[in-house]
Amino acid sequence: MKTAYLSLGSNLGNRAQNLNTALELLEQPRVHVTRRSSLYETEPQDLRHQPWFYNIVVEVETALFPLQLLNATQRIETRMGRQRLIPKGPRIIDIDLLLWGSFIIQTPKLQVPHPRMLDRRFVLEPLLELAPALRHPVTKQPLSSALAALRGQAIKRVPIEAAD
Ligand code: PH2
Ligand code: MG
Ligand code: MG
Repeated sequence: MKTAYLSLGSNLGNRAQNLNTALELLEQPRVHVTRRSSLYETEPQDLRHQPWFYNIVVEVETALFPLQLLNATQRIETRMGRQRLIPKGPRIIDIDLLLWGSFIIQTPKLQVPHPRMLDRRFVLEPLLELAPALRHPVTKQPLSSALAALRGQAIKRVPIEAAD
């Protein structure tokens, strides 16, 4: 079994419900969601003119290898009706594999650690909430110092009762 971390995001429809549905679908014989971060409402990055996201990070214990886990998450995205219209654009659900143990994976289809995780407050804040001592498998840098170096990128915790 390996500990992996996934980032989930939604900025279309009922965002909180979309995240919850994805978490239910993630639960399978060889994937168990062990912990989830707080819910965060986050300013869109990369493509700025789109609705704000709800983002969370979850910890999973998994017997799946990275590409199998990627396939499982992509099946959930498809099943939930995700359409790939605009790259980095609005989506019902996005599930990204951030870390799979401390393994480094470089294939055309999958790169782990997630290549943009160090630049994204919407990833690092919830991830460090779950695992404050994590280091980046490639740079060995504490993820907390990557977060401290980030500027901008508005993000706010959403109390669960305030989620819409
Ligand atoms: N996902 C993106 C692009 N930009 N911005 C925020 N705040 N949250 C996301 O999940 C996100 C994004 C591409 O996957
Ligand atoms: Mg993404
Ligand atoms: Mg994705």
